[in-house]
Amino acid sequence: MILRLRILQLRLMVALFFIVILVSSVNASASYRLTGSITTTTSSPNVIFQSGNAATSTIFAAGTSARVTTPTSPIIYYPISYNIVTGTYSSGTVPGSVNVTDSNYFVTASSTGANPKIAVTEFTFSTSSTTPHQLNFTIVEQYSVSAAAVTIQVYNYTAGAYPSSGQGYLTYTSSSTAGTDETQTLIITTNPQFYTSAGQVKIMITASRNGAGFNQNFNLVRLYYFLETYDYVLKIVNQQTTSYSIRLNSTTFSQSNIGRQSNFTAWIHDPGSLQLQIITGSPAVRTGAFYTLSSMATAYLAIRVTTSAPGLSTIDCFLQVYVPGTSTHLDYRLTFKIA
Ligand SMILES: [Ca+2]
Repeated sequence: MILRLRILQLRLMVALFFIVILVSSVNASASYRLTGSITTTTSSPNVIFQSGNAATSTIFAAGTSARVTTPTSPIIYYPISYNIVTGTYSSGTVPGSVNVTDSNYFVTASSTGANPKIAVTEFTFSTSSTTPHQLNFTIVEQYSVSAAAVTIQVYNYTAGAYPSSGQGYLTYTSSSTAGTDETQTLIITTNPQFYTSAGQVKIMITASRNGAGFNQNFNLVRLYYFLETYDYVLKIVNQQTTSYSIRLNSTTFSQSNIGRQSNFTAWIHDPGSLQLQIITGSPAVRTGAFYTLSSMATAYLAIRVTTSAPGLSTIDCFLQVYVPGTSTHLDYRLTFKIA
């Protein structure tokens, strides 16, 4: 009986050894061809990848390799609708008149009658409903008179009002030369999620001046919507009643075009466990801390991405699944493609 158990144990060890060799020596695309080899030595992997709910995940080879692709960040938006709060619509369309700096303007005529004359135009963007990391607005506009007092405000949905201070608020006096395009920028990095609601962002531009009526002429109204943190890009699921120690390990790979990565961080949630990090284009953490994946548990992998230039970066690593108390491990190939 003991001898039979030992033979069985030996067979299992040999099988595990071959799985390590097979899985660790192939890339994601080649894994397809080797699926048959893996499934002949074990009925199903003990630990598998599953798609998360952020970014785009592709799972290969019975859950033993995966690719995570993030969309380009920032996403660029232009207004899809307008509302003339004070004044009169004169000409132009959205987004057609305000999606490029050219000779095409969206024009609001100010109020008439008593001073001050006022023009107030509100633009609405339809955006991603994923929590932003930063909102960055650019407005290029001009006035048909000199020195209008201008206020730009981004609607705060949490406060239920347009702000009168903070990052969503900007005032300036337009050029002393009428008809001069001027560029204004608002960058919201503090609680940018307060300024979005169900995929909607609103901005309001108020101009005021005593004297003759005037035109408020918008040339460009643009929103950069930064989605830099991707929660739960992948699930790592333990299908067995045994716990395992897992980590990411990138030490055997050369990465592609990571010079543009201001900050790439991969971690496992709850408790937070740092796994990989690239800071200002250089690998800072190449092997993650061991994380205990309990019996039948699911771990969630998140990434944060900040880039300094456009392009495509590829970051390769293994998910290493260790049998507790041993050096036996399965290596699953994982690739991050950062647009
Ligand atoms: Ca334009």
